[in-house]
Amino acid sequence: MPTDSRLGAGYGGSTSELDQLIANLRGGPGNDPHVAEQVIGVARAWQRPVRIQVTGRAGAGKTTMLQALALMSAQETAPVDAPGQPDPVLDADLLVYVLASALQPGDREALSRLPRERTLVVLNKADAVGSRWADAVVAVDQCAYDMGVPALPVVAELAVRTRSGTPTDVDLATLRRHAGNADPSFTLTGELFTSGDYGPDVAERAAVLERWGLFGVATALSALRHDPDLGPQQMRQILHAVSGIDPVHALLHRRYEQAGAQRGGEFLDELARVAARSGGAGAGRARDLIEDYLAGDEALWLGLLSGLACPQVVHLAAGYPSPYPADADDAVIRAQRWRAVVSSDMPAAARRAALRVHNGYVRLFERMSSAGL
Ligand SMILES: Nc1nc2c(ncn2[C@@H]2O[C@H](COP(=O)(O)OP(=O)(O)OP(=O)(O)O)[C@@H](O)[C@H]2O)c(=O)[nH]1
Ligand SMILES: [Mg+2]
Repeated sequence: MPTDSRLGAGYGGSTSELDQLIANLRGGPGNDPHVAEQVIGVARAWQRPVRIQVTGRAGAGKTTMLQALALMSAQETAPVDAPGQPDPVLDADLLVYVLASALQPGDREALSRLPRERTLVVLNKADAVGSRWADAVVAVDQCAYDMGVPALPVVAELAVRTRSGTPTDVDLATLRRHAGNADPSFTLTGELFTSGDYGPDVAERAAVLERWGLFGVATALSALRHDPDLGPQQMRQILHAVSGIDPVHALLHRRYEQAGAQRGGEFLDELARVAARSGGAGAGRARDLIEDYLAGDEALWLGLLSGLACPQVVHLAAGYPSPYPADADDAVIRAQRWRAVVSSDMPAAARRAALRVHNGYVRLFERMSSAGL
């Protein structure tokens, strides 16, 4: 039984049950090459990488966000709500909608048309919202509430800087010299920060500003006020944490896994359709072969993962350290719980997902108890 939740991602050349099915459809007794081709097509659609689009209005920070995320399968779209231009087609598996500091009417309009379970909002340029980080958090919470999608604050520009560099000892020495400056207007603008009024090291301050940006400089100065001995790596970690990019990465990663798992469920549905179409008078064994596959360990595991990823029941599995049960006892307890969901009054899609999870845990229980695990 595979334990890897990304089962299928590496399919191709491995001896999975799906490979076996395709081989049997192609060449075994009662073979049906035509059905084999259909199954291969369905498998390819399933294994295509999860696509991510980074979108938002002109100048929101899409390119910067893309650089900060450094994800291979992410693409920037044309700007949303651009005068005289059609809106981009937003059809990726996951959508990252970048807001520049605040929700504009055009953003509301665009967001209201996007599928909620596939969309997340990042409020970029959080450094330009109000006067404190708490102001950005309030703005983000309001946006999440209004639009019904998760939203996170981020300073993508700073995340790009900490991704590609670490403050040097020279940077820190320059900043340390000014950490005691109590003038609140010192880091209000770049011009003030590099003003000759604050000492002769204008060129050094300009260099630090160029490397870390105004928000990075202001953050580093307040960190040094608390601990003047902070070293380059510690400072990099502080700036990185403050950029807010890690929670975006974590949420995106969870959504990515979820989208992959849901695709697994669609793959099983498609296979069931191919099987249904390949029956009838004069048909070969294709239908039986596919049905055997669908009743096998691999398909049941895929079904379990897709059921757990179903948006209507995903919260019920929030306590699981892993989709894979610890042992046979754990498997049977999980199977019973999901059985209760199947017979509950939840919507049909939720009950169907629960049935897949239930069936998967029943199979795992059988395997784990018979193997004496
Ligand atoms: N203050 C601040 N500025 C940022 C941040 N992220 C990006 N910017 C700036 O915003 C401007 C636009 O950023 P881009 O990443 O080019 O925005 P975009 O959405 O790709 O723009 P278009 O492709 O032209 O629509 C640039 O000047 C960035 O330096 C941020 O977190 N804070
Ligand atoms: Mg751009």
